[in-house]
Amino acid sequence: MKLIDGKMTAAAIKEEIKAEVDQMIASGMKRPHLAAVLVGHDGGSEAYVKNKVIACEKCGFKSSLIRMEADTSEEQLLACIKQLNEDDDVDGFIVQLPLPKHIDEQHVINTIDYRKDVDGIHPMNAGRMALGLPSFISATPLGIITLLQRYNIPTSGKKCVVLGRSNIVGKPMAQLMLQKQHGDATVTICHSHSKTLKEECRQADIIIAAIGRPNFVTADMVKEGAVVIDVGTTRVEDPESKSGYRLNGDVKFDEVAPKCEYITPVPGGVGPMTICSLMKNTLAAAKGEFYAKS
Ligand code: L34
Repeated sequence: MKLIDGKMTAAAIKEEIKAEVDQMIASGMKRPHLAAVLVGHDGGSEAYVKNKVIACEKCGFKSSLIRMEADTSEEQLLACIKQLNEDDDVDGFIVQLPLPKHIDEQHVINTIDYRKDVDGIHPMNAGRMALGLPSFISATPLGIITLLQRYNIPTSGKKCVVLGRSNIVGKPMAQLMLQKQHGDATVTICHSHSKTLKEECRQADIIIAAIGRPNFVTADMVKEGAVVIDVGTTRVEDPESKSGYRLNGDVKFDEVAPKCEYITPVPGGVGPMTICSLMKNTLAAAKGEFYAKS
């Protein structure tokens, strides 16, 4: 069993980004600028956004954190997005999800200028990505593809099972694993109502678990020598830890790991890669890589 170290890989990529930013600044270009909108005080979101701000510093980016209270109206949030769309200094921005229940998430996403959508969740980017056209790619799936590449894990022609069908992870992940220029795999998507989920998993060379249910993937679902990627980061209470909680993956790590050729840990696996992919997208936005700057 080999552990896939997302934390180390992400750190190396952030150094590469920093080197490129230093060159950009030296040649007279503006510093890349990422803005993040955080609505409410969800503990997980607070932690993830904080890590994003820290990553910006590591990469030499400017960052802006816009905090809004949990009772912010949809109109107020839309006004904030309009400002970010129009602010020429902001290269890219994200609206951290989930949003409070009274806000229509998809409507909010639709109003983001797709040229600044470094999360890759606007229909323009999601659609272009599905067609294999240049676009911002959702940070978690992009991070996973990057990990597989950096660890030289073969995916072409392999059987890959994606657990979960969210717009931000499951669907784009399956698309990327399918595409010839990325995974080039045979892809099956399973979800909460899949009748043959266990059987599908047992046949998989690669399992990507993104269902958000702690310890869902057990040893009996995993073939000997499989590659297991754990996207889950559910916070569960843990009186023994300093913070009062710990992060739990979708995979029952202790029993699954011995069967795997490769496996990602939680924390320190996919999470840090999500953040460094956001940094990659922000750099691409600053360079006008996918869409010409207006
Ligand atoms: N708009 N919403 C938008 N974009 C995203 O890309 C996200 N996501 C997911 C939730 N909502 C989003 C994230 O940022 C999940 N996610 C995310 C980002 C970072 C980490 C985990 C999830 C992360 O840093 N994980 C660390 C531990 C963090 C901790 O201690 O809580 C890890 O090592 O896994």
